[in-house]
This record gives sequence, structure tokens and C-alpha cells, in this order.
Amino acid sequence: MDELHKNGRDPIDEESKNRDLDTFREDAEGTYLTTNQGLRINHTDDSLKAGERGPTLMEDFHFREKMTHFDHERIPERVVHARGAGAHGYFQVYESMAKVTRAKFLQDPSVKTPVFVRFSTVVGSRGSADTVRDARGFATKFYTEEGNFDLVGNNIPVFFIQDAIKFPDLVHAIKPEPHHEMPQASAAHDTFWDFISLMPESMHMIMWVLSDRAIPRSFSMMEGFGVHTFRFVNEAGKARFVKFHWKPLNGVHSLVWDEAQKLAGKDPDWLRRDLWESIEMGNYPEFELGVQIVEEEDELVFDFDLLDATKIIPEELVPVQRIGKMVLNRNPDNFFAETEQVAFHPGHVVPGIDFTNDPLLQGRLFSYLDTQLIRLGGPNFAEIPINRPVVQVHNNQRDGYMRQTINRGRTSYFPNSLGGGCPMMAPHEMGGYVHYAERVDGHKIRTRSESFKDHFSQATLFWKSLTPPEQEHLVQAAHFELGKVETKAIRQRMLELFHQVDPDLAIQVAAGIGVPAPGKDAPVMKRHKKGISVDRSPALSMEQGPADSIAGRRVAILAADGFNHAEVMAVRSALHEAGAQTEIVSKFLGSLQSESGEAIEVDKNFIITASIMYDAIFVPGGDESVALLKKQGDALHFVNEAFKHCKPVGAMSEGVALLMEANIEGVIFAGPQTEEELVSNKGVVTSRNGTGSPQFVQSFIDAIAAHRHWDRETKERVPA
Ligand code: HDE
Repeated sequence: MDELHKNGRDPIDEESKNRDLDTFREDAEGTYLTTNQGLRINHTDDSLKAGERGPTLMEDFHFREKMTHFDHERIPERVVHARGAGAHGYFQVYESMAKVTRAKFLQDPSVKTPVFVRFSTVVGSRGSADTVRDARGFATKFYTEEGNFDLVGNNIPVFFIQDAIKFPDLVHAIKPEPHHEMPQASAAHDTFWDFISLMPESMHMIMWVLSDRAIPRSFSMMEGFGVHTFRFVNEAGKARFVKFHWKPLNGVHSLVWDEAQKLAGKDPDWLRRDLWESIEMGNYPEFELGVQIVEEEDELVFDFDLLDATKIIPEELVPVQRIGKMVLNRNPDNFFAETEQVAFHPGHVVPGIDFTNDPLLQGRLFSYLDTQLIRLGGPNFAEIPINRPVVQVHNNQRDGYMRQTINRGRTSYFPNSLGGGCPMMAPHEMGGYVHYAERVDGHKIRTRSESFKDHFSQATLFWKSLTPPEQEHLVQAAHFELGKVETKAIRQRMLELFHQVDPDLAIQVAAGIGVPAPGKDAPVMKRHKKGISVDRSPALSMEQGPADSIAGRRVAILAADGFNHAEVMAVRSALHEAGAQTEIVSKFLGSLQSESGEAIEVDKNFIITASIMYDAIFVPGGDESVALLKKQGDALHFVNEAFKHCKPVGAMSEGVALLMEANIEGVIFAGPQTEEELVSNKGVVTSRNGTGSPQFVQSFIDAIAAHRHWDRETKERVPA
């Protein structure tokens, strides 16, 4: 740290990147309009003309500058992960990890390292919808006191392909088809499934993409994974393998497919809005950084190859240690300057973190630097404020488009004597990066290791580890995706691959796509057990994960004039206390009068919102309010649709009558109708006498924490 102070820099702490960005921030308040040269402008509504009705003059420098800048406003969007949303925050380690890594930001629990995170979809263009079925990018830039470390991960722990050389093929197959540029942001078309049906190595990732993981409820409710095996190296130079994980403290939750599709129309910005609003309201998304550590001598003990990015290390074999926490607490000031211009690169590492020979990772190490050169217009993109490390940069790189640094002195080479030998080499003890001295010895060959060739065991593991509702959703997703494939032979080939994962899965998929499954007795490739593995991994199932928080959830309160004020207030304050957000939804905007005379502001009306934009709904009592709602088709649809999407529905006193009026009476009471005051059944929580009883609130909170209630056998009968 002392070294840094000598450079006249502030110490590195949570705020250091913020201070760094301050140098570049610009507020318009109290300023006069000027040209880029600082000349004040007194008129910007008319161009300079020769006469009132005459031609525009070339000498109108203000017009030309304004128009030229506008003409050049766009930069190429990212070839993948074009659509994203960013947030600032900090990371703090729980206790020193010195035993396994010398990375400085993982040593001192009192240090808050600034971070910038960008979440993204992969396939869609910048303007596409947020809720499409896709992997999500989860890229984190740690501005550490040893330089930037980028953890460029996804919300799925494996990838489609094993070798980076296949990436252009994969992306060409999944992007919109080249002749008509359709479909946008979707895998559900022939070229993608054509490619996949010929690439058995993709089957594990395909299972994840068809699962509910690919339609996350919120960026704050998804896991993140570094995917590749990396290396941790400690001060003594001892290396261990490491896999990185992010574990969200809001739980891991998804949308349902029908909801995701409707959201794409109703609010294509659903995920970025959720992130933005959560941070604005102080509900900061939090993630714990997890690591799975494998000793070097255990490299070959598993049934899979650690270098194969289509494989996970099951958490039941190597537990995930949670080593620190990231808090996202500040929205960017400017989308383009920060979220669009941020440049991630898996090759941005710090001492103590190193690579392995995973051929997918190795290829990425080339691609990310290369892509920034075209996207950000040249080799000086590291000087863009969001990309600058919080430590000083000194090297002999010079010039190029948009160079910002004014390097003084005569020398830009090494060794030199005229510049005092500077910038000089940093020895190991001064933080100099030393590559791990892995011994490598081999023939030059274009081939795939035998140890990479089991493409199905972990796809089967994933399938077997899901709960029945999760399996059902996966099959329905396959029905949708393959149903959109026009070429029957592709559907047929996919069934053969599903059969290799599990014959029963193939039969279930076949039932929806009009081609026969190979059948239960058709041969399945033999899998040779070579090392340690598991048959089930509960950690792969979202349904079996923790469901103890309602932080970040949104609850609609359906009301009309004459609602019961005490009930709304009791439920509202308890939900807010637990970190959820509530909105009063009614037929019109404006304010409502309660039965006891209090006024309450309506947040959204039925035209601008819908049940799909909430995680749960609550209907308070109040005779008049409920009588009005019962007559409103929109209100009934709201309840029905939420019910169909398996969301918690709560109602108090007269509010229960609205549920009765909707088509969900089957679950309002547990079994035969009872006179019990409080009933909580399959996520429908009713309190017949109301009065805001704390038991009601607790049951409703528990139902929201569980997120979705898949056991609603009547949901298929609900017309929403
Ligand atoms: Fe990327 N990927 N990728 N990727 N990736 C890019 O870099 C690439 C892969 C990931 O928010 C590009 O700056 C290759 C795996 C994220 O800015 C590009 C291969 C994982 C982001 C690129 C992969 C990722 C990218 C496009 C196969 C999860 C967005 C724009 C070897 C571990 C980062 C850019 C952001 C972006 C190449 C596979 C994650 C072209 C060649 C596996 C989160 O460089």
C-alpha cells in the first residue's frame, strides 16, 4: 500500500474507483452550451442560412460538429453478450486466503475492493428482450491494489463446446439465421439445433439451457460460475486448482416460460429495471464468492477432466467454500460510458491467480483482447475511465487512436539508461506477476483428449438431480425449442442425443414434437467409470436450494375504493421490513379511499402493469373494494394468471371472495371447506377474519420465500 501512496494516489478502498471516476464526471447544471472547443453557443435551434429561406452554409461549424458527433455515436455492439446491465459495488473477503493464494484482494477482511459487474444475455442484440431463454453473462471487474482482475463468468457452470475453435460455429448457429435475421435472441430455430444435434459435447450445457436456469427471475437471483478450472498460487509458489462460484443471497429463482415470454412484450427491460430499482431502493444485490479447491495431486482422480469446460465438479464431491461477499450498491451514471464501454478479459489476472490448459479458456485469452480492439476502436481502451485500474499504469506502449496519457520523457523502450531504467521490472516480492511454472511437454497435434469424450454422464447427472417439476419444465422447454425446428431430421437427431442422456427423457420430449423416440430398449452408449463421481447432486436443483429470503421480491396489492386500510398497512410494512417491494394496483391511477377514510396512492393500473410483473399478490378486505374488483375482468385475470404461474396469492377477510370468484377455489381451503381462520395451502394464504394477524403475514412471507408452488394440480384448468 505504501508504494501506492508514494505515487500520490488515494489508498485503495471501496470508494477508490468512485474517486477515480470523479475525475471524468460531468454535470450539466449551471453550465452554458459550448462547442467541443469550449466556445459558448447562443442558438442551437436553427442552422446558419443564407437568408431566411436560403441554403445552409458550410461555415456553420456548430451545426457540422453537432451532426458529425451524432453520426458517429454508435460503436459495434458486442458480437455476443451485446445486451447487458451494469452495477458498481465492492467485494470483501471473510478471512485471509493466504494459504491458497497470494492475491492481495483475498488477504485482508477489512479491505473493500471496488467492483463493476455487467450482467448480460448472450444471443440477443442490444435492444432485445431481457427474459429470453439464454445463458446469462456475469462478468466482474475487481479493481484491486495489484491491478484489475476480471472474473468473466456465466450463470451456467458449463459451456456448449470444449475447444474455443468451435466458438464462431456455435455463435453463427445460434444467432439469427443469416438470410432473414430471424429469430431475435432465441435458440429456437433450425440452425442452432442443427449444430447441436451434430455436437454431442453440448448436451450437458443444453440440459442447463432448457432448464429454468435460463430464465432467471432477477440478476440478483442467479448463481454465477467462472466455468473453467483456474489456478490459485500461494506466496510459496504452491498451486491448486480452483473453480469460482457466485452464490446469491436472495436465493436462486426463475420465471416460468409463459411469464418470460409475456414479459418480453410487456417490459423487455425487466431484468435491467429490476437491478436498477433494487439498487435505487437500497435493496442491494449480494453474492458470496465461492471456491472449490482441488489439490494438484488430485487432478486425475475424477470421472471427468478438470480441463473440460463441459463438466462441473459436483459440490457433493468438492464443497464450495464461501470466502467473501460482493455487494452491488451503486448504479452507473451513464450507460454508454460505463456499461457499454467496460471491457472484460479473462486474461486480466492478478498474482496468485493463474490459468490452466482448458482449451476453451486458452482460446478466450486471445478473443477478448482482440474483440475490444474493434469494438472500442483501438489499443487504448484500457484508458477509458471504467476500464482504468485504480493503481497507476506505466509501460512503453505508446500512441494509437485516442491516446489519453501524455507520456513525458525520451524513452519508450527497455532496457534504457536515459530514463533511469524505468519503468523497471517488479520482482516477485514487489508484486511482479510470475506465471505458474507448469511443465508442458507434447507433440503439436490437432486432437481432442480421450478424457474429454464422455459427453453424457453429467447431462444425466443434471437430469437425475432435478425435482419432478423442474424435469417437467425442461421437457416443456424442449417441446417449445424443438417445436420451432422445421426440419424433422434435426428433431430426430436431437431425440437420439436425449436418449443417450436418459431414454425416459427422450420419450417425454418425443411426445411433444411429433417424431418417435428411440425407445426404452434402444442401445445407450456404455459409460466407463474412470474415477470419482456422483449419481445425484442436489446442489444442481434450484428447488432444493435455500428459500429463506424475500429480499428483492415484488408484491402487488389489488385494491379499489373501500379497501381495508389496516390490513394493507400491516401486510405492507411486514413485507417491506423483510426486503420486498409492494405496489398498489388498481383500475385507475390516482388515489383510493379506504373504508375508514384514509387515502392511498395507486402505483400502477391494469393497463401499465400485469401479474407477470410481481412475485406474489395480496388482496385485502373491504366490502366495497372487493365488490368492485369482482366486476373487473382485469382483476380476475390478475389473480388467475398469478395462480397459473404458481405464485403466492394472499387474501384477507372479504378479499378471499375475490379468489373464490376467480377459478382457483380448489386450493383456498385445505381439503373440505373449513372454518379455520388461517389457511395456507399450495401458496394460497387466506385469513378469513383478517385483522392483519401476524400468523397470516408470516405464512404469506414463507409462501413468497418458497417462490413458486408447483404442486397446483388445478392450474391447467385456469384460463389465463
Ligand atoms: Fe465469452 N466472449 N467467449 N464466454 N463472454 C465475449 O468479449 C468468447 C465464454 C462471457 O459483459 C466477447 O467483450 C470465446 C464462456 C461474458 O462485457 C468475446 C469463447 C464464458 C461476456 C467472447 C467464449 C463466457 C463474454 C464478446 C469460447 C463463461 C460478456 C464481447 C472460447 C465463462 C462480458 C467481449 C461483458 C463476451 C469470446 C466462451 C462469458 C467475443 C471465444 C465459456 C460474461 O470476446
